[in-house]
Amino acid sequence: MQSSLFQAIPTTESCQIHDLGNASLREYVHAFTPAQADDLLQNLLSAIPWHQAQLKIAGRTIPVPRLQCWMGDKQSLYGYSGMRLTPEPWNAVVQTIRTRVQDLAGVEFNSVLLNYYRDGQDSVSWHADDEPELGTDPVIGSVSFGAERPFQLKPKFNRPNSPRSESLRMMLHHGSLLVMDKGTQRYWQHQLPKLPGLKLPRVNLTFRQIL
Ligand SMILES: O=C(O)CCC(=O)C(=O)O
Ligand SMILES: [Mn+2]
Repeated sequence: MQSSLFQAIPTTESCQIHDLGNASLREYVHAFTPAQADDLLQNLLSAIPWHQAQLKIAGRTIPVPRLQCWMGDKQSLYGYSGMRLTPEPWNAVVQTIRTRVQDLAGVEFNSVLLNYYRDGQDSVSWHADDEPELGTDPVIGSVSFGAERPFQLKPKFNRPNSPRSESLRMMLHHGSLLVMDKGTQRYWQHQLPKLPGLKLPRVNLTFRQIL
């Protein structure tokens, strides 16, 4: 399932680059120490105003399988799957995380989508973060706290002669940062599948720049 295209190239002690050919990922497994990550997870679980969004599909209303919070600068209005989101003002803890993410990623972010996966039944299905308000080829900084979960990527376009199995699966660790660099939203989709049997929570923050 994994081809040599996806072999992780160690660069520094703390960053691995995953070369996807037309895109790349930077993985900072230890962006936060285990003690910091434990504190931040507890703080986010209790301090964030988590919201249950609903999706309308074929006339039915279905709860999104995770809780969410959209946070950022006042003007960072965002929408997807027919939902319009007005940002919550920055929370002090999320600001601390943002500073660390910007330092590592070398990119500024004015907003963040927080996802709370209560257990293995919560998930996010195949998509790319390619809404027009993010620009043509956004860089996204994705931070994970809590339960380790597999994250999958697959090409958006089925190129002639390229096997559909040309996809990547990686574990997202407690306290890690995954920078999805240019090309990732343009040419790839990603998902966090359900993990039956998992009882532990996970919080993810995807930092974005709304133009
Ligand atoms: O939870 C994750 O790791 C991914 C979340 C995600 O893709 C998103 O919020 O757009
Ligand atoms: Mn996404």
